[in-house]
Amino acid sequence: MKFSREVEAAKASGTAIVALESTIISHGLPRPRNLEVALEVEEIVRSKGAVPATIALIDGHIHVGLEPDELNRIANDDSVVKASTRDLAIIEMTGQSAATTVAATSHIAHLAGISVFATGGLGGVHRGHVYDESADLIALAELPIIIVCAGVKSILDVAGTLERLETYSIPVLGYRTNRFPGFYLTDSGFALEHRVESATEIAEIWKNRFELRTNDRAIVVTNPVEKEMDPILHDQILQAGLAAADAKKITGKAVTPFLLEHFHSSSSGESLRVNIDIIKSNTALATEIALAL
Ligand code: PSU
Ligand code: MN
Repeated sequence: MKFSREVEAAKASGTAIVALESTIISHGLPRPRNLEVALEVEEIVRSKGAVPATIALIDGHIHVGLEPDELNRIANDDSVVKASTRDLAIIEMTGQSAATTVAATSHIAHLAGISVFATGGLGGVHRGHVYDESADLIALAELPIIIVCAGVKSILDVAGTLERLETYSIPVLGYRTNRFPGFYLTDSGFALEHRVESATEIAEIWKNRFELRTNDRAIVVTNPVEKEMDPILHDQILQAGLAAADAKKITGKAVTPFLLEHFHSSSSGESLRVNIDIIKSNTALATEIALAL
């Protein structure tokens, strides 16, 4: 595992570190905005006094924190693959470069001793394909990490995903909301049982879990987007995207990037605007939590 200079220094001095995911850069956002957003997001962490650790594999090596040229490769190199937890050891052997999903990023962050992680939306159970369930859910059931997200991606079966989160005993907190956020939408239509008002409250829950020994799995903090996408436009694009994915027989790890790209190309920039807002706002909140811890 290689640490960036910044992360190395933060570990030595005990400075708060926030893990950031890389699949969103390589497979979630279109070029050239993807690299700009990745850099802007890292700046948000720094401006609040913490250190960003964007996680990825470069030439078969796990990197915790990327130097600017490495971030550029993840954003712009066509050979970068999407890696989940099961792929990590294989990619170390082949020497490829890879961006890590929520599952793989959480795994590496935990190995590196980082407790807080910001992403856009979690993976979950796919609509109409109940056996297509993101490895993100299983990773969250096995790793003590606080993950800040805008709910699960609205391309998914939200009800099914919430049931799975309950089965795995993964707590879901609404940050200043009683509604489960719907990624592009502020409200997915589902209620949340637990609401928190501050990063300090989240830090206290984290500490209580250590004492209770219920700290063997993730805490999901959901942070709703302020300016959501138009819900009617959202539903139209979603239905067309799901139909196109079925017609083109898109399967496996290609499904999520296909649907996100369908949104970006069909909404004339609106889904991209919301996706970027989400990542930035989640990163700011994750940084506050890391500082509170
Ligand atoms: N959130 C975003 N954009 C993304 C993703 C999340 O705003 O691209 C990625 C994450 O890496 C997540 C992955 O882990 O999508 C889920 O993919 P799958 O459904 O194949 O597990
Ligand atoms: Mn899948």
